[in-house]
Amino acid sequence: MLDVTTQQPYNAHHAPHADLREFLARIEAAGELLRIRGAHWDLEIGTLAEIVCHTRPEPPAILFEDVPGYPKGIRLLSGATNSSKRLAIALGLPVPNGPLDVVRSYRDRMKTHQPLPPRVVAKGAVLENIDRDGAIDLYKFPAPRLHELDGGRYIGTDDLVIMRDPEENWVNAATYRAMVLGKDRVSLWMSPGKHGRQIREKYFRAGKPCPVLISCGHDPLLFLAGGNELKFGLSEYDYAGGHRGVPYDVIESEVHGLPMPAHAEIVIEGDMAADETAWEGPFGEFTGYYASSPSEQPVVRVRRVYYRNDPVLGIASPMRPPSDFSFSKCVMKAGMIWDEVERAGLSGVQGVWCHEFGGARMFNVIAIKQAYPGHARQAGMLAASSQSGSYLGRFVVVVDEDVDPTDIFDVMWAVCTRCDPATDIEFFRRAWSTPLDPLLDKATSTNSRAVIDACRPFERLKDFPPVARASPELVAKVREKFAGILAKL
Ligand SMILES: Cc1cc2nc3c(=O)[nH]c(=O)nc-3n(C[C@H](O)[C@H](O)[C@H](O)COP(=O)(O)O)c2cc1C
Ligand SMILES: [Mn+2]
Repeated sequence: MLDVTTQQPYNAHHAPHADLREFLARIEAAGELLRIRGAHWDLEIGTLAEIVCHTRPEPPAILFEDVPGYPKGIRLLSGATNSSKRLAIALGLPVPNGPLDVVRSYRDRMKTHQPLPPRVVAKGAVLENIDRDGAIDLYKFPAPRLHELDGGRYIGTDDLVIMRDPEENWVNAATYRAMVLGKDRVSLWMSPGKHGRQIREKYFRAGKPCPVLISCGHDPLLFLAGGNELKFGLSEYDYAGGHRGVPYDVIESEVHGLPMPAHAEIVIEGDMAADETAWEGPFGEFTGYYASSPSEQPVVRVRRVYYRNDPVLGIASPMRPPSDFSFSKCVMKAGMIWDEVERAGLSGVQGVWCHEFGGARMFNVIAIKQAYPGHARQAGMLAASSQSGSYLGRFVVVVDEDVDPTDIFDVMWAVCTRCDPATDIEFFRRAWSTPLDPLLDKATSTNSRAVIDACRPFERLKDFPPVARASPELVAKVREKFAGILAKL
């Protein structure tokens, strides 16, 4: 993999990309970018993203150019981080051979990771254009209608919704969908429990409008931070800065003084009041359904739009998996859960994988080397209840170290042969879910979980029947002897 800046082999230790555009150049040099011209914002972009993502695993990113009806320079980018290589480039990790390499290096990185706060600057490319109050027109950007039953055009899917906690004074920056309601109106859909939702409620309880920035195109590392659950109180800016190794430059917004990435492509500034709501949705979501019915959500009254010349609008289109971000979610979640259960004291973790068919949430697997009775249940319960593994969880499977957690065939073989249904499946109820859950219990707004212990029973480890599989030495010997015929397989 060549690095576009140095023309040398890609090296995780060189300077981080300055912005989305430098990232784009790097992934294109690595052969990971598909350019498509002439796709319409109304359903064509969304459908092309679906076709590409359903065609092969680890699909390329797509740069949509020459959108009909829009100035030539405006582009949209789908799937920025959705492969092992692009994730490694975004995070500044070594070139991987596969997804578990990224998971392992993420977990190693986290052993020394320190949050690094952004630094405030006065100037940046995002200030190249500023539209104020009466002059605002969000339709100048080609926000796509992604799926046929969507209730509108979504300008924010790969976005960062930036808000300040009014009581604790820290800045949250998270990914919540943003639908265009009009020239200077958007809505945000924030599921109960999300930090942005908790922060918004603090403003409303105090009888104040809630200031907000929505960045719609930025360093994809910020999207990785914004779209995955970090702990309450840790700013996604600081977490991403810690991965980057260099603080982000941020500019204080004109109206509310909220920090926006200085390199951002498009940033919307406004505020929400409790008494102005509008219908939001439906929207095709990551579970594969249009599950949350349209609901009334507070309206963001837009006061400023800051944007670069020829902006690149980031998109992340949820759909029946796989989507243009679901693979990156599997890797991030696996690394985060691994890191989190170890921080909680768990030993013996050999690997974690969050399967893509479950949206990296509903079917997660943790592999351990059992060291004591009860170890497997502890691993399963921790993985199911960690901050990064809790929201819309459903199944967690615990396997022994001889099972590859990324290989669903291997995992289900372990379930079939090491999990006694009556004793090895634990349920717990009233867990954190969301209206996006097609099985949400409407009365309690929660769901239930199963931890499936597919490890050999600890007390039987010594005399559990041996696995009927040729030893690695025997396989190597036979492979060598019959190399000619086996090469034809
Ligand atoms: C592409 C994408 C879109 C998302 N859209 C939403 C959304 O519309 N509403 C929501 O509550 N969470 C959404 N999420 C999940 C949140 O981004 C995620 O839970 C994140 O941790 C929220 O940040 P917070 O922990 O600061 O609340 C989305 C995630 C991704 C990757
Ligand atoms: Mn947060």
